[in-house]
Amino acid sequence: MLPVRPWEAPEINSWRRLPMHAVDRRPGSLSLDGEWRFQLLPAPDAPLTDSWSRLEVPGAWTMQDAGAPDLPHYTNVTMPWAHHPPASPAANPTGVHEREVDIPADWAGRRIVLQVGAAESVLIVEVDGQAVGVGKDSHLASEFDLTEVVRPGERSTVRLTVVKWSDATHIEDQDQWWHGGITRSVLLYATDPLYLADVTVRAGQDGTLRVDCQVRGSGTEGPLPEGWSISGELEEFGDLVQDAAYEAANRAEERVSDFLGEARLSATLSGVHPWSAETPVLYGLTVRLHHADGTVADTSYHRIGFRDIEIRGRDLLVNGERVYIRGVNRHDFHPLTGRTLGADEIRADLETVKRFGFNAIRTSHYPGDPALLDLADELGLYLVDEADIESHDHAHEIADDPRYLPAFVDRVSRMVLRDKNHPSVIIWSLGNESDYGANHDAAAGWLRRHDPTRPLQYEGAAKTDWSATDIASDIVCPMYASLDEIVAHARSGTQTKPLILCEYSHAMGNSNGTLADHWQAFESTPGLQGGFIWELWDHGILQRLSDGRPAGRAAAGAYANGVAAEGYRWAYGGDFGDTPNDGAFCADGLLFPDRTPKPAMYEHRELAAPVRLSWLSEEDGTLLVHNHQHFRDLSWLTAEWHLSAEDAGTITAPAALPAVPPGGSAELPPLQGLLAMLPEDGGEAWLTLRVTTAHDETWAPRGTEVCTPRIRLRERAPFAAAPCAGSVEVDGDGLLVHPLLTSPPVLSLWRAPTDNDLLGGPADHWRTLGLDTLVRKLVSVTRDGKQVSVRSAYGTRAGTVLHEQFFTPVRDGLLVEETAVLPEGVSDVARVGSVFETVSGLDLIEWYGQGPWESYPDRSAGAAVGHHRASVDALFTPYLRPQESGGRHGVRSFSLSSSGGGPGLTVRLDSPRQVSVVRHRAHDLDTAAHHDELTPRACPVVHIDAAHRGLGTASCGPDTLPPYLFGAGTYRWSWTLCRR
Ligand code: IPT
Repeated sequence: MLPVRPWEAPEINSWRRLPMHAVDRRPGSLSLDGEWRFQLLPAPDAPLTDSWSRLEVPGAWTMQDAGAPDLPHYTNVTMPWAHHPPASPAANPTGVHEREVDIPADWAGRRIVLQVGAAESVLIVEVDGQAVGVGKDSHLASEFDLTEVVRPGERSTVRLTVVKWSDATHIEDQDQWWHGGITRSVLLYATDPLYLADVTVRAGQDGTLRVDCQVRGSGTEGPLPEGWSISGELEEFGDLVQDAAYEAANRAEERVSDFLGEARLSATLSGVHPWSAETPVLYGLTVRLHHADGTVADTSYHRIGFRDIEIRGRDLLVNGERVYIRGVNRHDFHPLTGRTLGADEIRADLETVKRFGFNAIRTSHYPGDPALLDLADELGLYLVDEADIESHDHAHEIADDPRYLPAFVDRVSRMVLRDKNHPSVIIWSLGNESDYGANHDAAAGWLRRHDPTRPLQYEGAAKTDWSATDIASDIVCPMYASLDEIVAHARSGTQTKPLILCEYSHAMGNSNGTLADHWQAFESTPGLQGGFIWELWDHGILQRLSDGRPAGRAAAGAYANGVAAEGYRWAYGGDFGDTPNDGAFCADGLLFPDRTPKPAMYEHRELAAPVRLSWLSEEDGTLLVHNHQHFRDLSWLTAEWHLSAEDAGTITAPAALPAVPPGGSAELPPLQGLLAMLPEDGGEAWLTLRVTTAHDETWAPRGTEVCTPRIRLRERAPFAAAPCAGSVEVDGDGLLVHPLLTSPPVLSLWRAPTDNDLLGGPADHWRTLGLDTLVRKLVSVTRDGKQVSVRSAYGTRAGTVLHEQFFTPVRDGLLVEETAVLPEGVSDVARVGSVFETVSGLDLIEWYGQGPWESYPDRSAGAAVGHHRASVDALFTPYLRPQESGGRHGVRSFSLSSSGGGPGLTVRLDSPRQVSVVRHRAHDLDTAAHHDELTPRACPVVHIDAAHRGLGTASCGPDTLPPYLFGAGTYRWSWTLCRR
């Protein structure tokens, strides 16, 4: 009989669920994915009705039209309802999924198992009206033995009832959308009654291999089957034989249960290629269980990697090497399905992760789909595999609540039992944001005993004392600690373990400022080894504007380049009428919901560059190339020089990468020939090495750009613009009148607040000062020959900002020299610069400066100096909640022109400046909550900034660093505006 009301019982994690294991899927399994009958009940004890709809399985009902009125709901820490653990609300959407299944006739005499990939949060299984089992743990599979329930050759009705809210919801309080339903595949498989119950592989880089098999027998009463045995076969190495001594010691003496014993295959192999994220060499291992007569009863296939993980002192070592962890946090997310992803989609996502220089993923905050683990092994990614435990809102009470003790151990142990054979898993995590209590220590105890080969981490334990050694964390894994704090710890002399940030650099909106400063510190401070950026996705759900519902799979393709098509938008918290909610806090990823990389991805890619350049001798023009990898030489890469001078275009030439061992450096062949091509009067010049893949990699085709290290060859000549005949016109208000401008240059001290500005405080500060509503007052207009000088004053609540503009005619245009004086009190401003609007039709931009990606003062390592060209529309980055975007750092000059011909303009700047050209005023962006509320202006809005505040990461974590902040003082900047 089913346990009574299991959704109210934290002590019950499962009923009749089979133990978790790492045995591979059996061939001939029967997929039950597809359309099921479905009805949504208002509560688990509500009566079934006659009204069924159809629902796609796997698929959350909250994301499908058949799903009736239960829609996605987003909260971060706050539970979506007020009940305290272990209670949940009486109004509790419950999805009943039903379908018929024809049990194959040739499964007669076999053991038949049902596997439900993932269901949130309580799964109740019935077959032909008979109770079969119960499972919790929303991101791991539940398996149930159906051998005694179904009849081969006959049809059965499978009913999967999924209760959305339960005691378990309190420990699945992750920062993501709440959904309900079955989110991973459902299948049936059959085995021989004699079967492999589990396979545990340990494979070291020295070639030692140990494969432990647990054998069970089902359906057979009476004496033990005599004489079963195991054998193995390893790709490239051949047969593996059973370790006779081990078998004898472990074979069960008499049959007291279905446990028949354990057996081991062991070998020491010479010449194995070790596995690492850079060299993900896998070997196919087949394990066979034989009947006494030698026939094969069961088989399990594994792709294994030989590698060692070790903590030595305060270093985490992979195969003896201290590797940097260039990580990102990844949820299961898809804008059309909520959380359900096919293996192909996961592969595409992981390929993107690899192409942008990441080597690690934390499976925040629950174990990923089995395909994720297989792909991480194959493509080469280190995993922090995290258990499905986050009790954020009620963390303290749950951490020590004995009613939740079984759940903690169950969730951690099930993850480990499933994933232990994956070389990609280098660290286990006990979960996220759940305080620290006895329940964690219990889970850690189980884990350490069961798998002594990997370290475990838990931020909640580590934060109690970074130096403590007797806690449930072998790694100091803080979230959002400041650079100062972590550097101080590493230098304190009290550090006892590696420091790897489990979350840092919150990617909400226009963010990830100071990433380069972080990597500078990681790479120069012993004891710091990297971290995991928060996070990979913007969790924007594609929403139909017509009825406000999730668009679902039917709308595949209703987006491009990060933008939802007309009639749709990217929904965030509150957009489905969900309350309480945490708004756009779920839009905090490096990728748009449609997987389009945000500019911060390019910043990361460059900071992870495997190839770097430095001068050996600037005088002789000799360069050193450095290999920043741990295990690979440079032979998988090819390169090309791009020599670019401000006044002389770009020259490309083939580059030869010398053979440089991992961690090594080598002198590059002399570049005189190339440098001789640089014209004397070409102005500032840069040399960029465009490094691409030389061959197809598993994660990128040949020719994929990997990094673009660069070096400055020649400084810029001082800015000069000779006055000439002509005149400058200003109106009665002292505003420039120019045929190419529809709005004259005025002072700007404000930007449309980024998410970091809003949540971190500066946006409020600017509003308090009145910087968003600056009013200009003309003070004077003075003419001195051809030069016009205009003085204006802008009142703020902390005093008046004086602004002066000198306009001087120069050849083909005019020179604008500006000064702004910010009084004491006008501190920490967004920008000091000019803003103007051009005539319509100027839709193309060319610039010399950093690019092509969007860049800001504290996020500009990814953008190389060179000549760039784009459409004005392409400059804008459509962050989910509109905000300051589209900027380019280090711009020396730019031209705007019209694709339809006609006059354009060229602006040359006195120094490298922050520039943006977009079709929205700051106020347009500030007042819109989504992009469908914005109408691009015909006349581009141009900002030229003498100073621009860094982006930081203050929506969750540290603000930008002092060098990227500025306030009171005198600012001077000059530029020429000429006809093109
Ligand atoms: C931290 C969480 O672990 C993560 O799930 C996410 O919420 C992230 O922050 C912010 O987006 S917890 C935070 C309250 C420090």
